[in-house]
Amino acid sequence: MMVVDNKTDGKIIWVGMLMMAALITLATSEAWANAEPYVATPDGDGVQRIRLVGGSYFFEPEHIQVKAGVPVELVASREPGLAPHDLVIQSEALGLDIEEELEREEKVIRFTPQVPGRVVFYCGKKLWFLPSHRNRGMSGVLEVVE
Ligand SMILES: [Cu+2]
Repeated sequence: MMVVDNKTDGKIIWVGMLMMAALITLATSEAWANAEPYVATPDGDGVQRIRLVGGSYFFEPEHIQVKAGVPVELVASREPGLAPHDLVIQSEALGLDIEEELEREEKVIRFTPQVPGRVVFYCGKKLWFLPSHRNRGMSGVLEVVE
């Protein structure tokens, strides 16, 4: 009997943890939805250059707006600290498949979005059973406009 009870308790705890993870996702995934967009303006050379910093657990800016058909350079880095962070921007519709480790030193990520649309970018890091960085709020939105 004791063994069966323990198994049941274990299941309940597991389900509880999953539900908590889901709640954390719901609470944080829309954080950027109300953020004022950082509107990129092309530099003299016609490139939309945006400084993007990742940290525990945020991106700044978290809402980026760029123009379609104009080259983009994300000048990306991470805040000081032990936690590793990366940047994932994947959208078949926008033709983006970016997965870059973020370092203290700035890294230039180049692409030219061809069509309008939007994609959620995020950090793909996750430590053991802890909620992923994305679920802790480390995400943002890249909006491509005409
Ligand atoms: Cu991260």
